Amino acid sequence: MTTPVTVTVTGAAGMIGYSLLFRTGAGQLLGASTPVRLRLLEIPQAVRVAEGVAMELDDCAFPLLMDVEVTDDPRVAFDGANVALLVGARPRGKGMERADLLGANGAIFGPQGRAINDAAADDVRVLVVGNPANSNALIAASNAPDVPKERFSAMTRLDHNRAMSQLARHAGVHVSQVRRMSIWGNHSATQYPDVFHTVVGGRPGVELAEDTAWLAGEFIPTVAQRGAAIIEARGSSSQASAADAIIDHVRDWYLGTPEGDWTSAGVWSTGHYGVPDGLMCSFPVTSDGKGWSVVDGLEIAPFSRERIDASIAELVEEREAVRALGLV
Ligand code: NAX
Repeated sequence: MTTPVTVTVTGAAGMIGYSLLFRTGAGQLLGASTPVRLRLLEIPQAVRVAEGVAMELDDCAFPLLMDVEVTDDPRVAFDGANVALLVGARPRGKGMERADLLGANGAIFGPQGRAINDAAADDVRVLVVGNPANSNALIAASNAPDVPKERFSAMTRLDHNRAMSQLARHAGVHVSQVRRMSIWGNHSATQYPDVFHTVVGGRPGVELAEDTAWLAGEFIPTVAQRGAAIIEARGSSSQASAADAIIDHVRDWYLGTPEGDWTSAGVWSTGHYGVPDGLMCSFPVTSDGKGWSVVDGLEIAPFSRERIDASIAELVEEREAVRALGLV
């Protein structure tokens, strides 16, 4: 058996945690030959619930799960972490302004970034899921100066998967027949799901993109509003699909994206496609198992450019707001 990988999950007593932790224990995160040690981080008021989840994990008797530890101390939680999944965040409360939300999350992701910097393993990779995911990832990365920025990413994989399913349904093919979807920008209502470079059942997706009424009037809003539609139907936000997207993101990051395809992730911009340096922006990306690379050289149609720019503008505004609060 190979050396166990230490996986730290924050917000472990939350809804996403309840799906994610059992799939991780079952070996779905890093593959069936990689044993894992789980470290669960929660706020003090939710530690008891996380302990209950740890008891259930024990009761599964997973062959690949070596150990589960619950703590409310980020230094303990991230000690030796190889994979850090930052799921716990402060939700927007009633009457909360954006600056309040960014400030409240800065108080979570700043200290967590510092704890990762000081305590995590040298090879740590960090996925930020808790919203606002891109800005929270920016805050965590900025507070971990010794960890290379490319080891941080923000999750847009759920948006990516949603866009794949919507496109497949529209084209009348199975979702396995859709390749090369791209989510650009922020994980927010301004995100841009791009079908121009897709291949759908062997057909270039750009043919479907000619129907701009469908694209602008149906496809893009359906993908961007899917989270709200789930809340309306279930009475609570996406849980299992979010956990599934985390699994997909991490697997592709560690095991590599399939040949001839790519995925989407929020990564630290180094200026690709005119995105300002140092923004945590979603791009089409591939992984060779060692890290993400932005897919280069795509021709961006004016229809896409306008929407990508709008989402980038929102990310720039968020960065200015977190800078003004002294969080980055
Ligand atoms: P829950 O409210 O069920 O759980 C969040 C958990 O985080 C709670 O148990 C809370 O005690 C814990 N927590 C809060 N502050 C913490 C801290 N400082 N350290 C450790 N734990 C802390 O939310 P859930 O449905 O699990 O969603 C978690 C986050 O994912 C939310 O911010 C949500 O908005 C975000 N999402 C992001 C998605 C993405 O695609 N990037 C999609 C799904 C999801 O909406």
